[in-house]
Amino acid sequence: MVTFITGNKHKVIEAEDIFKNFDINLDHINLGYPEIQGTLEEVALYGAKYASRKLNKSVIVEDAGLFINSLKGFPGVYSSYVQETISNQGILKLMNNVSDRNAEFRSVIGFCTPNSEPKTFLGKVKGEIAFEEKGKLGFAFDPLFYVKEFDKTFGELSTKEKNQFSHRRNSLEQFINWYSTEY
Ligand code: ITT
Repeated sequence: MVTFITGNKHKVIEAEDIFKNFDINLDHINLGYPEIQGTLEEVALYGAKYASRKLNKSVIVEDAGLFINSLKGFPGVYSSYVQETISNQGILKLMNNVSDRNAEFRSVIGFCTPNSEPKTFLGKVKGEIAFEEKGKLGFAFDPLFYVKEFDKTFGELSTKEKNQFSHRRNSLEQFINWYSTEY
């Protein structure tokens, strides 16, 4: 049994859909953990260790972010704050008249047991910042994140479609592959 520590219900829905294809039981607790200032990896390492000790359980946490090339990786580790403040319309303003629309979602899973040191697993997906928000599915930056292969934004993809190749799918799949050989 692995417990996913997150306050984001959309992440839980996506993770449950990914885990159901594997023989690992996933539980969910909205514990809240101190989010230190740092890289996605540092945040995930700290959070996973903290939660595993606090709950005496094997846990995963996830720290994710949207990295926009022309903005030198912004909002990156500040993605939550940017989402809560200037939001998608603010990003679109920053991208006004910017021709390089390349961006990347990154997801870092931190895993820790009560008696071990934490480990991380990085997943990425490349896309482009759309010129306007599109779609009502997904959450947060999804309506902005355009994927050429589908000619759709993440906001226009169902959970199943997004889960075929998203940053979260990639990081969780790496975790699951590793976990299945270790435990
Ligand atoms: P936690 O409780 O798991 O920390 P959170 O929503 O704070 O949940 P993050 O710090 O990992 O999650 O995410 C940083 C920001 O990026 C936050 O505003 C998220 O909503 C957003 N985000 C993360 N994954 C996303 C995805 O798959 N699609 C769109 N936006 C995403």
